[in-house]
Amino acid sequence: MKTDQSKAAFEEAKQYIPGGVNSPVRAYRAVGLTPRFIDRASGSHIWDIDGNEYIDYIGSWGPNILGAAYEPVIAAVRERAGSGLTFGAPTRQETVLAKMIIDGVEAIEKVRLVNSGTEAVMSAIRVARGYTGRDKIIKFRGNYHGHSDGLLVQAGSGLLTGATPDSAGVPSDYTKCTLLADYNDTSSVQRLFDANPGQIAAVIVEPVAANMGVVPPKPGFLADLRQLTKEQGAVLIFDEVITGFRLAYGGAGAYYGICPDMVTLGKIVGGGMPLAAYGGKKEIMDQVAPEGSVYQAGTLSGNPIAVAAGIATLTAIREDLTIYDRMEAYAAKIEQAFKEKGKNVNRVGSLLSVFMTEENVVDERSAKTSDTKKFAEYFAQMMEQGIYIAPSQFEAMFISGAHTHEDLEKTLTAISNLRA
Ligand code: HOZ
Repeated sequence: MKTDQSKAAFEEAKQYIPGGVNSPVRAYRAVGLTPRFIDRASGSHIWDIDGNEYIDYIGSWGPNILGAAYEPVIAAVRERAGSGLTFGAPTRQETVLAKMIIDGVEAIEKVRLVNSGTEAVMSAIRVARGYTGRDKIIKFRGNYHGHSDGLLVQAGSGLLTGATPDSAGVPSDYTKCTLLADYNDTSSVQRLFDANPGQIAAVIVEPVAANMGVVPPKPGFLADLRQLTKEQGAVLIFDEVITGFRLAYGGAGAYYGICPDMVTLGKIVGGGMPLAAYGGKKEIMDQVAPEGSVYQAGTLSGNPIAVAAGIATLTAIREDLTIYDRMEAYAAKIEQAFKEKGKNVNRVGSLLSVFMTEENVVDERSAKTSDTKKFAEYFAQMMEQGIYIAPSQFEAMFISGAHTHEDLEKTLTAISNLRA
């Protein structure tokens, strides 16, 4: 496979952009290869600038649930763009998207649109603190909630494979209010509540962890969190930036039948444009300015083009909810093929990860027993066969509604060809 053009583009980019990329995992450091610079994508396929074609199982890290360049979404963006790219003023379409989100996600009675998952989570936590009048929050080891200061006490994804566990540049004072529990271990949460009575504003969790590889919640874990937070008067926040509109139209909350107090959304809700959202119960969301005293604002919040892409995407999903069954069936076949090859796989719906460890992966500790060198070898073999997957052990494989029977056959063949 030729990668000369990507190599040259990467060398040039490195002179002007830190590490040559605008988000660390894209630099392929964890797999020791040249990152593919992308030319275009369509449906379930993506092409790099050397002309190599791949079956795309990253899907821009989640947004492309309908496949890339889905025509009704592109048409909506084109049409809206002609009327102006940004106004910094309200539009009726923002209310349309807000209603669609509220209709779909049980926990959300009011919603604010922002630009990124990081911003959504950062804002939701501020609101939870304003609402409860408490400062401390609990997050889980190996869960990733974006790169805001208070949440980089323990990060997943790129930082799991990096040399330092935390980010430089984060003052220790900023993380003092962030307490760490173990994913899938309710007792670790209980201990933190016991040690900090009346001080915990919120528990934030990825209902399905997908930034240490895919790690499902154990039966009862989310229900326990629901009960504990209720008892303690703390806000339960589901970070559904990845799982929202992916596991079900109502996200992981609907998938597992648990209703948190707040939800953060990103990726799919913006249909491939920079849009994210946070929402929850009315009485909580009414803390947000100008209604309440928790400040949060943004020039590009509710951007008309992003809103148009979000509406078109959610409309398409709503019109054909069989997408969830189709994605699940497809993902199950891939899971099965990996298992037949002796691989350790975690899967929830259309999200899956292959772990290079013998251990059952249930939390960050077990995820970290993975052999990342073996992962790099596996990654290279998949890419050589035209299967485009995330260049890190600690990311997910995303199945979309655009993947075809032919894609599946090719992928199953690629899996069966894997050398040990
Ligand atoms: N937070 C994303 C990975 N879990 C970043 C992906 C990207 O580089 O776009």
